[in-house]
Amino acid sequence: MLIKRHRALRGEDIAGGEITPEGVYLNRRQFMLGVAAAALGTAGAVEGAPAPALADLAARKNPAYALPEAPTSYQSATSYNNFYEFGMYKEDPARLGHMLKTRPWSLKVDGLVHKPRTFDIEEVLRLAPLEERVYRLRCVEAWSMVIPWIGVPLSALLKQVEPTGQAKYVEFTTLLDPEQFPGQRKGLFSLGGLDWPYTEGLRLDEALHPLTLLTLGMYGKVLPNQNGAPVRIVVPWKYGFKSGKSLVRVRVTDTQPRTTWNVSAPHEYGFYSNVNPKVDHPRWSQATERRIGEFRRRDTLMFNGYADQVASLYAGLDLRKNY
Ligand SMILES: Nc1nc2c(c(=O)[nH]1)N[C@H]1C(S)=C(S)[C@@H](COP(=O)(O)O)O[C@H]1N2
Ligand SMILES: [Mo]
Repeated sequence: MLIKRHRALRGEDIAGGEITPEGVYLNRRQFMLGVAAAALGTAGAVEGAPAPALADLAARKNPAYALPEAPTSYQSATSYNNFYEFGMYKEDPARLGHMLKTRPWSLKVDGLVHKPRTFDIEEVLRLAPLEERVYRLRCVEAWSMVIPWIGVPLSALLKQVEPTGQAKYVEFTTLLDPEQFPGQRKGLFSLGGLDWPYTEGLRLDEALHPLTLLTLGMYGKVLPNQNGAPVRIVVPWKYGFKSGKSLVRVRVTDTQPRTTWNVSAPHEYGFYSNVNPKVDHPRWSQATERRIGEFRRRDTLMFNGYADQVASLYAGLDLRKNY
């Protein structure tokens, strides 16, 4: 395990265009701390503990969001994750996800709205009929998955609070709690060097777009903790990091929200982060991707294959400048 991590961190896989963590700019000191934390056995988790049985979540399959590609295996989608609150390695979220308590849970929706409100998670589950939608997920690290999500359009939540005439953006905030998220602890565990809580943002028109899904489940079940239980966002035409997990707050604003990855590396991660095969990351190409479970590389599609639905949102915008 240590050997494997060591190699990935040295960047030997990066030439192949994968296993290129967003946090690979870590300095040597942080890297050595990572080795120390791994050797200590992060937070005393039990390796190989059986995955908890998750409750079924009934949803109507929405045929408008089917894909020709086969879904990624449940095993891969729940064991190869980016969720830096649990640690910076792909296997950390599955291993440490049990530390997050997802009930009770509430989601505060406030800011420039007429009816600010805190929703209990059970109310979020009843906002609108749950739909299953199969979406591509394209990570900025040049890998991708196909996942059958369960959720409701984010617009169903925003409609409830009635954004005011000043509303222009929506900010999403993940839970801040170092007790439950070892990756948020100071010292050994704060290796990613991110400033917590994780925040992301969308323009209001992006947030209201029918593709933007307030997500509560996947593969017929409630979300596993490593995938962002109990509620996350999924924005399929943007790089995966725009899809914040384990949300506690949705805030409507008139200024562009600060976003975690943009703050940590502004020249690498912009506000828009639309999937775009023609605009490379400064350290690697975005032209192709590896679908998890496959060996061949696929061409990355403009807006991750959702151009027909979202390209008009960006008419007249220079997508090279607004990366
Ligand atoms: N709070 C939070 N949300 C997050 C992340 C994170 O580290 N913390 N990682 C992002 C990244 S980089 C990706 S690719 C997706 C991965 O989602 P998945 O594990 O469900 O596939 O979650 C995104 N949401
Ligand atoms: Mo990602």
